[in-house]
Amino acid sequence: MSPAPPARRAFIGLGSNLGDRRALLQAAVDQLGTAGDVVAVSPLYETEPVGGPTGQQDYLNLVVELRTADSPRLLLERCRALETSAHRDRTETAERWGPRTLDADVLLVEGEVIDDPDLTVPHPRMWERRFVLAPLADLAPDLVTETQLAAAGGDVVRVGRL
Ligand code: GSY
Repeated sequence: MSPAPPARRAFIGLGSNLGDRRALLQAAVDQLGTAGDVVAVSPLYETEPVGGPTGQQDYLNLVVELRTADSPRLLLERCRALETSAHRDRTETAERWGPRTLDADVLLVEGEVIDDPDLTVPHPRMWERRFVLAPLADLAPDLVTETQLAAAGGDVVRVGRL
């Protein structure tokens, strides 16, 4: 029998710009917490929408740190479950990059690299996005350099905590 995989750091990015953004993020963090592997939640950031139609509401974003043996694919399933709970519209009519009640992304799982059609880990666009790097740097300053943070795009403002 193969040994259980070791628990390692994993980071989930959460964002909302439709509906009661704070309540949606709180519900997602609470739902993630039911598995017992959440170790930290970053400060909350109000962030300029990246991509999508003009006139969208600003996002609230944060990052959650897990210590988990879950595979990246299992973490993707957990993210999809959070979006389903938030009634995220994933139908064909939903606009790509458009406003959403909840976006949950697997950002990074220490020691794992995945390049599948439906799952790329580390997240392929995270290094371009200040709305990801700023809260990630709060939790894991060893993973994000000042240069990377400065080179990323999009205005972000820290607005406290959930
Ligand atoms: O990729 C996550 C959804 N999303 C976001 C987001 O979470 N924050 C900001 N600021 N812009 C975004 N554009 C998209 S799409």
